[in-house]
Amino acid sequence: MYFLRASALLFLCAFLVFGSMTLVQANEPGVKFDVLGLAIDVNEGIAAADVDQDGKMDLVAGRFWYRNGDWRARPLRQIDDWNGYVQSNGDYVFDVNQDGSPDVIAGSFIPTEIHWYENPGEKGLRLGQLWKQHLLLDSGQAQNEGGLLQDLDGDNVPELIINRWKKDTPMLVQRLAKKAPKAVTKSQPAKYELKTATLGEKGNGHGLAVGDLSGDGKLDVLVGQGWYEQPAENPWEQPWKFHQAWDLHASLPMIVVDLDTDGRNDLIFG
Ligand SMILES: [Ca+2]
Ligand SMILES: [Ca+2]
Ligand SMILES: [Ca+2]
Ligand SMILES: [Ca+2]
Repeated sequence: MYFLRASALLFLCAFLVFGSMTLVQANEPGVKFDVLGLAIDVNEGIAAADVDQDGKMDLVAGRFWYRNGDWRARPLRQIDDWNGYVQSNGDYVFDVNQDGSPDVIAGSFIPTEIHWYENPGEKGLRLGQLWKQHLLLDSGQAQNEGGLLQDLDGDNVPELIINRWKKDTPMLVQRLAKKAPKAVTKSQPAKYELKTATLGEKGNGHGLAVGDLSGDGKLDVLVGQGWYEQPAENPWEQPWKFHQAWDLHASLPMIVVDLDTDGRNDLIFG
């Protein structure tokens, strides 16, 4: 919610470069970037995925998806404006019903529900139909910032890691877990559900990153007030040790990288 408002358009432009799949080093001689504005709105989330399964990466961003090629905005979901933004805390791509087409998971800043939006497939995409909304979880949490969808425990299934701008709120991770086959029905086609794990009861704040700070090869979670250290085992059955190491109102994402190559990871934030 505290992102720069101009960021939506800038991110759209930036991701278009990656979406075109000409991933190059910025300092490569002769490289030139063309910038194409796709939309003007106050949406803040964006993700890349091959929405229509034609082998080329497309973009999803709030109300629309953008097909690699003409990049024209195509309907995805309806989102109300709210407080100068749109009421969505991001776009997180995962094939929730396992039909081969990427779906979108999204929550809101204040409403506590996390929904998934079902990719309608070839015909629905071609006709510009809205993606069907399904409730995935009522997290009970308001004050939601954006997040990351990233695999923390190395089981190749990503976790939804939502940041909260209030500093003394719990830090939760929503894990995508396979549903029992009996619970999958035509009207409830999700093959995954979200299960909540609590990293800590207190310690949050604007800013989010994932990276190994302790040097044990396991990914830790960084927030505005410090970082949560992933335990050596059973990460979802116990609290993570919180290191109150800084007090930032930082970007989302922050980036963890060993900038000076001394073997210890460093933190870049905006
Ligand atoms: Ca595509
Ligand atoms: Ca799907
Ligand atoms: Ca995982
Ligand atoms: Ca370093």
